Amino acid sequence: MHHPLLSLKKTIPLLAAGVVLTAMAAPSPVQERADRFLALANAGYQGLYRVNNEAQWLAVTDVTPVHDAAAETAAKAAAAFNGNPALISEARELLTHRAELSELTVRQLNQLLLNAAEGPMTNPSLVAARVEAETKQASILNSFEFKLDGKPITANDIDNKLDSSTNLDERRKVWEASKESGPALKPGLVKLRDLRNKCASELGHHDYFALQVAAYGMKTEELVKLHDDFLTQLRPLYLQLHTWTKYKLAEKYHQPVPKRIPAHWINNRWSQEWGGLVDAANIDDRFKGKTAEWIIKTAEQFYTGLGFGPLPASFWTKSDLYPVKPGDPRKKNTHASCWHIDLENDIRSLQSIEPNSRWFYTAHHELGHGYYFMAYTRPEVPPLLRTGANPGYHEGMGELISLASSQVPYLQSRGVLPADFKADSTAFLLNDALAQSLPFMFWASGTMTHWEADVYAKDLPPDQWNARWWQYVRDLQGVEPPAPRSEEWCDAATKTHINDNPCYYHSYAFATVLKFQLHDYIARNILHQPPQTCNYADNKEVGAFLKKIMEKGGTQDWRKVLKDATGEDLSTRAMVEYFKPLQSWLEAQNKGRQIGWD
Ligand code: X8Z
Ligand code: ZN
Repeated sequence: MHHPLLSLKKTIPLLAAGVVLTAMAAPSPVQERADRFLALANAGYQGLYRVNNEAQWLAVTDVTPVHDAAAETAAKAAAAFNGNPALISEARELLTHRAELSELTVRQLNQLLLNAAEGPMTNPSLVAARVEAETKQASILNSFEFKLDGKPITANDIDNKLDSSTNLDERRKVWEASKESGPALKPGLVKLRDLRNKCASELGHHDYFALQVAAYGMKTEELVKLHDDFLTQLRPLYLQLHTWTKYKLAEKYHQPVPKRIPAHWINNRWSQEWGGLVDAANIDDRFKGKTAEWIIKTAEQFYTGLGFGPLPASFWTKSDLYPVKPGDPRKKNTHASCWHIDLENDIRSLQSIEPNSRWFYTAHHELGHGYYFMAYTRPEVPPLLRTGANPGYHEGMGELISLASSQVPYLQSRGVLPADFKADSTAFLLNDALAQSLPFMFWASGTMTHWEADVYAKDLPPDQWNARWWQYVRDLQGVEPPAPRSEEWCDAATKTHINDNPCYYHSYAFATVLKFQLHDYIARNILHQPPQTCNYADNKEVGAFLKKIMEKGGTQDWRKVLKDATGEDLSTRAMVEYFKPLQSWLEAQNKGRQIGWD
């Protein structure tokens, strides 16, 4: 394994001589000590990261007791190193001299301490208990079999039925079937909440939510306020969309107009995206005749067109991209993810791609992670900092490309839409808002963020979990369950991330805000096209712009990365402007209608 020692070289241009000489700056003794320490820390981190990831990959792509046992052992080995008390105390000691250390060094030490808090070996039995509980929870989640009328139904088929069924009784049955995993997952989640909180507090964080928020350099209250502010700024548009949607769906299902939208009327299991509502922008039929292989290859082509290299060859042999074939007893996680197995070139994606628009956008999203991995895998970025500028940046890259891949000119260039397709621009903008942006914010900044903050930071008692969940869905999303949901259910736990990526989901809301800022900059300043109809395809300048952000990894503060790239601070300005043409259109449509649900 090759590890970059920190570069202490400074280049000093000697203009008179017309040459560039390289002089060694004298590093301080404490910097030298940190360099030696971090060489060891990075090596151990990367080595165990790979061993652990290999085992986790096997466990999620083929759930068996043997793979679970191996995953558990590997996770314990990784924690034994990453959470080692000697590492923790040396990192802390070095950070007391932070003024004498380079920024890159300080960032690595901070990251090391965040990693250590995931499995602090100052309390080995706690770490063992957490790893065991995590493994068990993942195993239940990844092998859960949903049933409809007593027959197994895949997650893809649940989603497909919710996309297409116009029968409300059937929709309700499917929706209710999708909630069956909650009770199976609740006991493990109750246990994990406490174990995760104890791990975080072992190293001085208030709770596990606070630990995840520390990756943004923020406190919990600050982060929750940031998300509340997003929602305040977006609420006028959301209320118009919500009103338009409930009238549209009431008409579709021949029902009286409700105050809040019944959850089973919406195509997404959690009402997180409101797709399929705008007929003139529905491109699902256009994927008939395309294959799942075409989807992932086309996604790769998006990136290579921007000037990025092809995915590593091993991506194609080691990834697990397609659904398990009917009759094959293998159980695998059905949610999409992308993995940087060795923090080098072993990049894999887990998906269950079917040829439809959902997987088309998801494939573009996942490769955003893949290309981010590739961009920061370079000697200048030490393994500990092979991360996004913050987790939201990682999600934002994929979301940006999803947005770009939904633009009509791009869809035409890939033969999804015919060359002579006459787009109804309002319909496409409305669909963008509903299916990729606004309801998603009220779910991600709203329900998910608030519920997890309550559960982890405020220790919400488990007998109030479901009531609190639906309180947020009702109040923030304006959605309600088809019938009351008592505490025997744990509807939050039906969402993958609640189990296997806790206190992370706010990153997707961050990503949504970020994607509009980056998109706005690209459309106006690089493409010189309107943000609502522009085409990134094959534009190398766009690629260079994105690469500059991604190749930094976690070496700079995320605020600086954004400011340097766009000249702007984080803001919903770009998102609000993008949808501005919709606001007056919606107001006209909604004239005389009751807006909102209170
Ligand atoms: O989980 C994902 C990705 C994997 S990182 C498919 N997303 C969120 C979700 O599905 O809930 C993408 C956007 C929202
Ligand atoms: Zn993602």
